[in-house]
Amino acid sequence: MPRITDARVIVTCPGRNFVTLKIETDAGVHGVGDATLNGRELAVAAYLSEHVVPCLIGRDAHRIEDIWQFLYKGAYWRRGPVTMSAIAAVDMALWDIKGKIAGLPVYQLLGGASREAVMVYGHANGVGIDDTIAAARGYIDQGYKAVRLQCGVPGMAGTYGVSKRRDRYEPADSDLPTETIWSTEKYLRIVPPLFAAAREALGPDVHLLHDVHHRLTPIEAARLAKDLEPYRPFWIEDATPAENQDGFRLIRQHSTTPLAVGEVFNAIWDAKTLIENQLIDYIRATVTHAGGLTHLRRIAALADLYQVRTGCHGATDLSPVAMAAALHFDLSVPNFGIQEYMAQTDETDRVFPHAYRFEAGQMHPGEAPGLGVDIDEAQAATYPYKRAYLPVARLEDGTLWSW
Ligand code: CS2
Ligand code: MG
Repeated sequence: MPRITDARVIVTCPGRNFVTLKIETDAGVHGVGDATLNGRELAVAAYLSEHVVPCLIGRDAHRIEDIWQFLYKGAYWRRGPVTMSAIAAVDMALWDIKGKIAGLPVYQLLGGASREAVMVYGHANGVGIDDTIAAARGYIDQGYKAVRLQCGVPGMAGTYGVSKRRDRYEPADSDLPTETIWSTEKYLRIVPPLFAAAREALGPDVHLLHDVHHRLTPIEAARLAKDLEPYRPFWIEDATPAENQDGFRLIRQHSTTPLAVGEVFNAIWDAKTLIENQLIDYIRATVTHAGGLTHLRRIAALADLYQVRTGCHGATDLSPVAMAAALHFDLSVPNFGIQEYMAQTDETDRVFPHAYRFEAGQMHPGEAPGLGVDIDEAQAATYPYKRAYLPVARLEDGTLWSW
């Protein structure tokens, strides 16, 4: 049996912060897991190094399910993004180790490929409608079959999803949270014309997506879903905060626009009501924030019973380790829908060498044993942690809102 001999947490900032767990075994192989929680990185790093690593030493690395249960039930304090990201990192690293020992890519251990490759969506954004459509064309020219559209809102200084640099989007941009101003009324005036113009310019085939980023009340979200219906969006995401799951029932009563939610979910319990009542169409939970491959597969299995498909979060605050793990998951689950993909910086790609690849709008995790991704510790050490927060949003009268 491969015994865990050592585990350590590596925090690095090659342009943005990443937390990685590396587990060593006496079988001559190691595994890596992503534990990055944007803006709260060091909480997970401490949870791992202070409270998880000491419990791992000496255990059989093959007992993935048992270790998962030990960390989940054994903490007594269940769930929450910090706990579940820490468990996820251990889980990913153990699947990586199992794959390396078996000499197989992780997707083979998960039942093998259910498709040739996985469809990903890129992020097209611009200050106005025309440059957003031009950005979308850029993605389509690279072979993308699906593009997310976000544009600036006239009368507002900036908004979620629109970056200074078109090809990169990094909202955690400040040593202390940046304060931004939000106007629902102005936002709701620009998104339908954006979609009308995009559908007209880009034709019927390309999948068009949009992220509301939790900014609307249920009835406002219902209005947007209804207004976008003629342009056949692939989904609207996080249309309203999901703590109140009944809010989604209200949106459903008014529209057939597909709904996606779940990038901030950390356990199956966050999604249970939404899935069982068929209030959503895509579940966006990730391997990093929702307890690793072991737990994400459980969520996908529940979703599959209700024809809800997966659409994993894949922003740049999930490291290439998470992207690799997501691609093994995506390739294998029967109810895969789509995968979000944002290219990382060259510095990040150098810190995390990986086997996954992009081709013609699709991705594949590659055939390397394990997850097919690693961390170059020497490179990582040259990029020390730098505190960075996500922004906050306020309404025009100063009321704090959902960012
Ligand atoms: C987002 C994220 O990719 C998405 O859909 O909502 O960019 C999100 O803002 C970040 O992951 C926050 O850390
Ligand atoms: Mg989102």
